[in-house]
Amino acid sequence: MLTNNLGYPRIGSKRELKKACEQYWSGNSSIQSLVQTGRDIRKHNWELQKAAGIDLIPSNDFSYYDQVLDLSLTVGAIPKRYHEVILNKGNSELDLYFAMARGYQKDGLDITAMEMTKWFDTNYHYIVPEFTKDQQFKLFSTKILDEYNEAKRLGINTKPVIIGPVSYLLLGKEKESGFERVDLVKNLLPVYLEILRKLEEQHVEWVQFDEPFLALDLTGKDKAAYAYVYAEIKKQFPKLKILLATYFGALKENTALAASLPVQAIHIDLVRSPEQLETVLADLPDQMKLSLGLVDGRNIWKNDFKASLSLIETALDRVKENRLIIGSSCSLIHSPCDLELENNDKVLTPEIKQWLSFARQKLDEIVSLKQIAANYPSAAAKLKENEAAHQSRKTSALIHKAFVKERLAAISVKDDQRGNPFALRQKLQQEALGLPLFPTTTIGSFPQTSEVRSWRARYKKGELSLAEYDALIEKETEETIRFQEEAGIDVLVHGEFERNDMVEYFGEQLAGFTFTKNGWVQSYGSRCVKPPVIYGDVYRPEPMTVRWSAYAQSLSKKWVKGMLTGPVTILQWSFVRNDQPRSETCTQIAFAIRDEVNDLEKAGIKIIQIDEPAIREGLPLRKSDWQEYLQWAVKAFRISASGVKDDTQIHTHMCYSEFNDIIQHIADMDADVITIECSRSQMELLDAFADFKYPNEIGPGVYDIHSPRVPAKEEMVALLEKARSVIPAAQLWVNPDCGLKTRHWAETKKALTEMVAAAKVLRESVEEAV
Ligand code: THG
Ligand code: ZN
Repeated sequence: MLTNNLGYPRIGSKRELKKACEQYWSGNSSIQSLVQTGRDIRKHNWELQKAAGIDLIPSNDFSYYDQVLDLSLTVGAIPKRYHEVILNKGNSELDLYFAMARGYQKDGLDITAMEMTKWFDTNYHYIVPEFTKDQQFKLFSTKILDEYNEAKRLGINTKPVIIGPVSYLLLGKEKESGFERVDLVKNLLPVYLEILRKLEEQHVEWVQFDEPFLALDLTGKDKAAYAYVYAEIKKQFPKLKILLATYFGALKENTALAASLPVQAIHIDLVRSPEQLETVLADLPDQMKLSLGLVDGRNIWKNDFKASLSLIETALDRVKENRLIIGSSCSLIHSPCDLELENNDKVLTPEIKQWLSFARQKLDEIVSLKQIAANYPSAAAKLKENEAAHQSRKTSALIHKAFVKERLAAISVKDDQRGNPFALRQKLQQEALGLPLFPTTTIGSFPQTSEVRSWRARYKKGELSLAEYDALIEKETEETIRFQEEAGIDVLVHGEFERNDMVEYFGEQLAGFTFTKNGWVQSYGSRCVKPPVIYGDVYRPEPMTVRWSAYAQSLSKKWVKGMLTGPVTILQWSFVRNDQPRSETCTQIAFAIRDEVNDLEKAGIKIIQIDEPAIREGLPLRKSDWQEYLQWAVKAFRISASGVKDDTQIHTHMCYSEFNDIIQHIADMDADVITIECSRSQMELLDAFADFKYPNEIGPGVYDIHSPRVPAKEEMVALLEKARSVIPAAQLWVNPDCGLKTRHWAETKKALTEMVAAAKVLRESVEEAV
């Protein structure tokens, strides 16, 4: 029985890589120093895995930015616009790579970055490969070979990891019409063959091909591509051991296809789908090895050894011990690095800590499972200790709250319904709020300057008292209110200076959540998030935002919008308990948010926004599972929003979403107003709403907040005209694409002033027409 890890976190347990990258980008450190940090992290990770007893240790799982971008560089899929970056003599391969990831504004060039999107249903984002009709590939970067050799020099024979050719093509995007990217597989395969030849020359034993698309819906063409690629590889490298890795779901109807591919071993995710073990075993050819993905790479709970052992035993009934491999369910990059760094009992209590396992601990779990399955002398004690931890979790008074469960059990049809349909609410809201046509607003956050962040850091360290901290936040809030009044914005926000991450902030105040000090997970590039841990029944002990919203409202005669994060987004961006369905946890959060919405209303807040940027990314990977998810997700939002009077206006906000295929469900959320990101698509995203005849009000973002560029009034007027040609004027709001937290004040002030002017132009043109 071999032990196998699919990938290890590369940010470094103290975010060393983040810091090294950002230093290099800002010009404050040399490329040598960045490269050295990369080398140190790789060495540390390999040695850690070796010491833990992992047999199949990954290499090429390291990345300075993103593993998909690494592969684009490896196979030479470099869009033409970067060719000038290559020609500039001072630039290294790494500079080209970062130019593709982040854009290039230097030497008189202004080249945009490649697009970024979500990695399956995770909170990790990858750089989308760009393909053209006559796309050529060639071995450009030798990273995979270099890292394999680097490990070998350290005495470690690793298993290089590469995204398989079919998944790589499917992850990309066609940049022109007239071809299908999967057809490029014939051009692409020779580069893979060249890599394999070079690896074989270096005596590689195992190579891991990640093909997560095998767990998704495939077309006939995709399936044919799989058969073609792996047959060709087998033909040319009959002795090479290929481990075909699937994860994030079950193979389902692709089981027979996967089992028919001529590879040495196949890896399946038994955390997401333990049921698939039986069907995969039934189809598994006689010689093929099976890698059991038992240790959850996506969550932080200690493995349940008893449950895992029962799966191993099921497998052992059918295949010999030497054909089984024990592994992580997927790469561990979605887990924080090391639980041992959580040594502050006040942040993470020992009781909860004993239930958890981060990447480093997961390595030990993989090895322990093998030892237990093989009856090592140490096994009994490990099994016992694991059982004790699970027993403690099952019975802990921290987790189960009868009144939360009773509230959910008593749920009634009225709980997710507003008093009256939108048409009537709209009238009542118009009377109550008295807003002009094309009302202007923002998405909620205003610039979080380093000064504001330093107040929070100093308060947390005890250098500022609560009163001092509050006074600073009050001053910043007041200035923001005054600016919005002067700019002539119609619906104001308080600016969210008291908040860190939009999920962390609520998690910190909700019961059933806990936090880590150092539980960072890569989100994209050097950016990380520290997801809260939902360990128990969720409820809201006290109001969370009323103090700041009420304070801001007291400063102005204009309406100040209350700002909340919605239940689905809180769920999606947290580590979620695995002892009850996600839908149940989501419903608990929904009631907690509902309590807050109701209290905001009581405090005189007439407009309340419940953000749901993550509702679309929560969609299951298989279409057949969509309905079930959308049903509970939409219901959770409605529960959170339905406790208020008809003339209280509920807003929601979504970022970077493709709405076409879920527009009915967005309409079912029944928010009075939805603001969406639209400017980068030149309002194209609005078509889904227009075609659907979306009945409620909409604020299509009129300027991109991801760039410091300040658009002129005319540009925004043009976008608004475009919006007005498909959506009735009475339904339209005017706002930026997203929150302004990452922007500077100077550009924010200019852009919002232009935006208000643009709304005025639209109002005047309507008045003239009447
Ligand atoms: N919060 C959470 N998840 C998210 C987002 C979020 N997922 C999707 C999207 N937004 C990802 N975007 C970002 C953007 C910025 C950062 C992280 C994810 C970021 N992080 C800081 C960093 O790495 O320096 C750390 C934040 C901190 O210090 O608290 O800037 O908004 N949960
Ligand atoms: Zn947004």
